Amino acid sequence: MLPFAPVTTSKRYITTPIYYVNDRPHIGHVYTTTICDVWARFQRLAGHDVFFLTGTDEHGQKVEQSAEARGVTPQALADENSAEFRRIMGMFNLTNDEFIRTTDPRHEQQVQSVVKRLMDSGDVYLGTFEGWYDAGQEEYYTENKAREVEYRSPISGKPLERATEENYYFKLSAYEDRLKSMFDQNPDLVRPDARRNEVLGRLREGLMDVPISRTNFKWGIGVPDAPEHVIYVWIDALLNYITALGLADKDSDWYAERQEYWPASIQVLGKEILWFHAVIWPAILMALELPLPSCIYAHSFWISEGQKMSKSLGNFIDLEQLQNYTDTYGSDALRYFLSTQGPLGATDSDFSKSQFHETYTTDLVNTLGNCASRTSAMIGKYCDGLCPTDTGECAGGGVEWVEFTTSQVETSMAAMDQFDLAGSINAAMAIVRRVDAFINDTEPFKLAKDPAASATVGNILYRCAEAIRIAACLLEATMPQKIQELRDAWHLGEATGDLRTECHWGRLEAGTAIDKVALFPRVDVS
Ligand code: ME8
Repeated sequence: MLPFAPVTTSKRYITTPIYYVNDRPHIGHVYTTTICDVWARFQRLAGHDVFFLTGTDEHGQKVEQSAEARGVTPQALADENSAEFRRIMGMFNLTNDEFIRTTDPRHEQQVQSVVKRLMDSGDVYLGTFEGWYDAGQEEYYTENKAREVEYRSPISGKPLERATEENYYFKLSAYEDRLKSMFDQNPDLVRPDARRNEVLGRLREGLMDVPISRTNFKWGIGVPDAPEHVIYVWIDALLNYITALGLADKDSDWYAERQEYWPASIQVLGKEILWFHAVIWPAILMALELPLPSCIYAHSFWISEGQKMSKSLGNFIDLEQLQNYTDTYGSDALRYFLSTQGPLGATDSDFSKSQFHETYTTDLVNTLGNCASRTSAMIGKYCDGLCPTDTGECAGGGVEWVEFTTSQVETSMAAMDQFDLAGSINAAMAIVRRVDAFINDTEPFKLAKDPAASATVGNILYRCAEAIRIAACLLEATMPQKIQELRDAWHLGEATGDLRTECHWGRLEAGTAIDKVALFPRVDVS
């Protein structure tokens, strides 16, 4: 059994799927990349050395056919659409460290050397195959699965084809026992549990060897020494996670700079492609004698206004609509919505205008924005705009702030480690809500009328500002622009790269200028 590699170093590696260039980018792509970005930023703020990878999957029959239909070369189509995906990164403030393209010669050459190595070890062999083929998905189904879907593609609805091919195969069947013990020994490898159980169920049906080459089209990476075969797009694509680190080219710059990021801390993808990632991918890694990732996380799907998104319904939330949301509410509001209301876990989430508006208004306008603006306005009015001194006495409220915030910080950090974005964010927002309640309970605005109570007012407002500062540090990965605004207005300086220490109670210095902030303007839906 290969070593399972829990994260022990300060290096963190997170990946998204690489996206097909034959589709337009939509909410799904923006979602997965955004939640990975939130995690990556959070880990960087916590002091880890993070490598965040995304990119495009550019080979395969579908790209070849679309290019032909448009009268352009597959490379031209791939260039154009890959650029469109790359544009998303800037549009949504995403901080990927690399954008890999499977047409990059550095990737292609490594894919060939991996396949050559697997041929030499006997893990890849030439054989004949007959099976049920979903031409749209470029995927074969087992007899059981084909029967279950009534011999029709669950994606396009078109009949599956009975196909025979002479192909190169990957000896997946040889890894069945090792895969089973991998699942037994690492219950957290595939998450969430419901998805892991689905994979285990399918694994019990037994594993067939998988064809890893095609001869019926040309747009792909040639099999070494057999150029009439092109490498199956899924094998080509999965390998991106290691080729981007140069793992199959030890003389490369990528290897020199990045090899230590493997094994991945977390590989994030949608539930529809879990089988490839939870079974085929680990088997390939085993064949290459590479350690396995620490976690493969399959999230569920966004649906749109209660309906599944599909090409035929034409109801994909596309970039234009997403841009409308960011224009109206700001890009951090979209990040917050995706992170807190999205389909992490085993249930789909509904992307609806009303839900978006309500989340924005309740959490960002009425809670975080209001609390920060109330606190800074009172400091402006009662403390000359300068952070008051905390002298310790504070009537009412009854909150053990140090204990409370320390425990929220730990909860928030632990949740983020588990890729529970909503849990992490909610732990921070609970601090803000507590501040709100504290203001209502202690009523500094009333106390301020009595000059004898000025120390108490200062103590209350110090606690409010300090608690908000701590919550803001925890929310910075989710809402980098807004938290930067707060940092600027409250003269908090830049993030230190040591999140836990930064969240220690009492770091906010008396005398710091606390300027007024209006972080989240109210949006009128009409
Ligand atoms: O599958 N809700 O690429 P792809 C949430 N190239 N996320 C969604 C979604 C939805 N409704 N629809 C799509 C491929 N996604 C392959 C991957 S990896 C080695 C190769 C997201 O362009 C989700 O992350 O079809 C899903 O896995 C991915 O987009 C599929 O992107």
